[in-house]
Amino acid sequence: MKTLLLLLGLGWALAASANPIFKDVRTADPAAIVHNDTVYLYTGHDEAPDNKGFFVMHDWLVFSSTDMLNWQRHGPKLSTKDFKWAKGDAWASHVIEKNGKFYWFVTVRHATINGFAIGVAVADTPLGPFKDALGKALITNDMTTDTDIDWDDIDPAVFTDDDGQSYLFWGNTKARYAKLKDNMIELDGPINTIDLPDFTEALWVHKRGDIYYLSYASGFPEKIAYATSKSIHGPWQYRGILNEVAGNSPTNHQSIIEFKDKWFFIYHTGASQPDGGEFRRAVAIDPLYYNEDGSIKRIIMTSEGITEAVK
Ligand code: FUB
Repeated sequence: MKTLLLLLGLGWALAASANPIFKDVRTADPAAIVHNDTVYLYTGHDEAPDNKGFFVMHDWLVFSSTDMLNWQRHGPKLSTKDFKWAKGDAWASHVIEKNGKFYWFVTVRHATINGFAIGVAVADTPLGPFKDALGKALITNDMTTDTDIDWDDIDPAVFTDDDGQSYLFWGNTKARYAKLKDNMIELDGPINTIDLPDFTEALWVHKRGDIYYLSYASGFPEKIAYATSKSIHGPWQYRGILNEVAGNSPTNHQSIIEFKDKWFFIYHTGASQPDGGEFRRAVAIDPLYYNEDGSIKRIIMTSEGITEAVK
C-alpha cells in the first residue's frame, strides 16, 4: 500500500511538473520552427544568480522534438561572442528557414553604437554551425530615432509571406517592420511602424488560412495580446488578450506554431520552484485553439503542459 501511494505520488509529481519543459536550465524568449517533421526550439538562456538584479544572458540554446513531449538538448549554438561588434545581452531571437539556409536573428547590445541592435547569423542546418552573416548589425538604435529609449530595437521576428517575400518585425514601445531582401541580410525599403494598443515588445507573426495574426506583449507586467489582418501590411484589427500575465514573470514572450495539424503556444514564466522569477525564467508549452471565426481562444496556462505525444 505504501509503495502504491508512493508510486501514485511520483506519477502525480511527474505529470504536474511538465511545465516548464526544462527544469534544470533556465530558458526564455522561445522561438520555434518546424522543419522535416521536427520542432526546433530556440531559446534565450537566463543565468542570473537570483531575481534581484537584471538579466544575465550570454548565449542562445537549441532543443528539438518530434512529438512536443520528448525533447533533445543541443546546448548553446550561438553566443554574443559570435558577433564581433556586439558586447553582450543575448535577448530575444528568432530563426527562420529561407532558400535552404537557416537565419538566426538576434537581439544584442552593440559595442560601439549606443543601445540594442539586431544581428543575423546563418547556417546550413537548423542546428548550425551558425556564423555572423553580415559582420555588422542589421538594425542599430540610431536607425530609429523616434523614441527616447535605447532598447527599442529588440525582439526580431521574421515572417515569410506566401509570395516568398520576407519581413522583419521588431521593437519595444514602437512596433516596426521592414521588407527583407531575398538574401535575408539587408532591408529592402523603409522601416514602417504599426499602431498596436499598449504595445511593449515580443512581436510574432503567423498565418492561418487567409488571416494574418500579429501577437505581442502588451503593458507591463506583460500580457500577450493580438491583432489580425487580411494583409501583412495591415490594417491590423485588435482582437484582445491572448494570454494573461505569466506566473511570477513581468515579461511574457510567445511563439506560435502549427505542428502535425495542432497549434501550440510556447512562452516563458518565472513560476518554476524554488527560485524562478523575473530573471530566472523557464519555457512552457500549452495548446492553442481557434474559434470558428478565426479568433483565438484565451490560452490556459497549465502545470501539465503537453501530456501526450503529438503524432
Ligand atoms: O529576455 C530579455 C528580454 O525580455 C526580451 O528581449 C524581451 O522580449 C523580454 O522577454
